[in-house]
Amino acid sequence: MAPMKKVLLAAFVAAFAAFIGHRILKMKEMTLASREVTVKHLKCHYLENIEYGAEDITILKDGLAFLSTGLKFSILPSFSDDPGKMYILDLLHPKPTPVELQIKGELDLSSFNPHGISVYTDETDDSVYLFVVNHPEQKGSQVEIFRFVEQDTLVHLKTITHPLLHSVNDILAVGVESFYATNDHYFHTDALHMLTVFLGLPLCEVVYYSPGEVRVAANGIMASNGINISSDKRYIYVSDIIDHEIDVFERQEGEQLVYVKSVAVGSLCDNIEVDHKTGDLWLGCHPNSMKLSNFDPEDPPGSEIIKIKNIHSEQPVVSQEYVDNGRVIMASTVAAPFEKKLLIGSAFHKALCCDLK
Ligand SMILES: [Ca+2]
Ligand SMILES: [Ca+2]
Ligand SMILES: [Ca+2]
Repeated sequence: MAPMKKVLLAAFVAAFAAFIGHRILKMKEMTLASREVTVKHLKCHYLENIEYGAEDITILKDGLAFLSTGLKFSILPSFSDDPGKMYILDLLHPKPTPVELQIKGELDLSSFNPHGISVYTDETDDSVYLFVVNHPEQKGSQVEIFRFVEQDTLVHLKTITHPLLHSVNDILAVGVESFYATNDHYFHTDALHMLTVFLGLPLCEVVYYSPGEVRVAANGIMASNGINISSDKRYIYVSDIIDHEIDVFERQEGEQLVYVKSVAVGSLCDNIEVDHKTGDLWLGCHPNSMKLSNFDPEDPPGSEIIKIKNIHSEQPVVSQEYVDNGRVIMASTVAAPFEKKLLIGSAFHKALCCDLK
């Protein structure tokens, strides 16, 4: 080889090695791979009947909580072969206990694999619709719309599939048949997805769905996970989980989303719940996602609950409200407040009911 070619090849190899080294460092930062947590507990007890995860929880204004349980998801451990189930729990009851919701209609319950959820209350007749992300056979994603009837029954109304709804993590219902959905992958295959994460490409999207129109409503997100709405319905919040921030969008006429800002949270935050009264955001987060993907019961993934107060002000207040090293609860994904109570759910472990001071 000519000397010049050798020099060029050596320079290329050095630059490539430096680039790979830089990306490996970035991956360590992204996953918070060396982070250990200091425990900060609340007074909590385990919820009965929830042993295999309650990935998402949402609470109506009257204290009725819905829980999606038993998620099976490629990169996460799962300790039960049973299909997923939906539960309901009444926080006004002196001893709130989750009760399995009976599902009526055409849905195949043997492959039900519920993930993110959202409720929509039709103010014209107070009917309650529950929207559930479903990954039957762990392949792709679809959205199930149910109507909540009586005390313990969901009637399945509709299954929605669309090419833009390919890797849905969470949804936000904004009408009886319309919603926003987050895709946590851009590419469908795990290998290409890992490559985009490794390269730090912000390719993920938020999709708006209504019977008349389906489109990308927001993009430029590294990995969009939880989504929710402000109490006044004016703003939408999206967790960019591997970028450790919550993105705020203003909802404009015709369901157009305009990016406002991002708030850093210092953790890998999953689902978002909004306190009906205060408007505070409550986030279920993963303090170290390397412990989650390399699951080891001897060194379990921890849990971290973060609250954001005054998110629309110049100086939002981001605070740690609960932290565990995985000995009480592993892999928290959601924290849902109701008055002085807080429900904490996990991707594959138990769920807690805690007292807030
Ligand atoms: Ca949700
Ligand atoms: Ca971001
Ligand atoms: Ca989620």
